[in-house]
Amino acid sequence: MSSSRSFGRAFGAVATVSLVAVVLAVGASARSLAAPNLLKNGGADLGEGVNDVNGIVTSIPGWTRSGSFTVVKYGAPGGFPELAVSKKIGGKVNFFAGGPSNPRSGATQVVDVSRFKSAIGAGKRMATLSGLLGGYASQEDSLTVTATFLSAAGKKLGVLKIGPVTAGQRKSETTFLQKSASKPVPKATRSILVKLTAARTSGSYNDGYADSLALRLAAT
Ligand SMILES: [Ca+2]
Repeated sequence: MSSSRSFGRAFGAVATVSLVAVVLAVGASARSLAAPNLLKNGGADLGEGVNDVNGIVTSIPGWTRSGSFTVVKYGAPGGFPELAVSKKIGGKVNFFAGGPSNPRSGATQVVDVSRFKSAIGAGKRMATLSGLLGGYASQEDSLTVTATFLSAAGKKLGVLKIGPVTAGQRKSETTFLQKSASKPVPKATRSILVKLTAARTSGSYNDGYADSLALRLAAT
């Protein structure tokens, strides 16, 4: 696999943006980042990671796995994202992967947000789902993340989604791109179901990748 990876990030012409807009954008960003990440083990680094293309971890702390969904070490042989990629994106040791010999796998985590019910009920919380989503070379295997807002009775009230990232968006490099989506938390929300789905389109290994996943509820 190619060793030259670039985690490109296109910065627009900031100079053309008014100072007021810049200040507002920085303020909004700072508020969002100040809210804690409600996901446990969103970076796949709390448990073990396998070091080969056949491995499946026995469990993933914080997550309920389906199929052969697994956690892999950066730099594992077989063409996985390299240590240099991790260094560029802040991926640390491990990342999530769809796993060996399966077309579709995933993991779920339920986040209890009932302690925020007063603010949520007043319409004063904005949810942001974010993470690094990746894949392998020119293959279109991908990973999507959804966050479904649920009422106390389990009724679906709305969904946030990030991904899939296409091979074209990755410039056919084995790397990750930062994605995020935000929307107001529906007022009756008491929990949020976060679901990772890795989908294979070619090859044997399911190369839908993710890392550094976060779900934050910011005050509005
Ligand atoms: Ca990680």
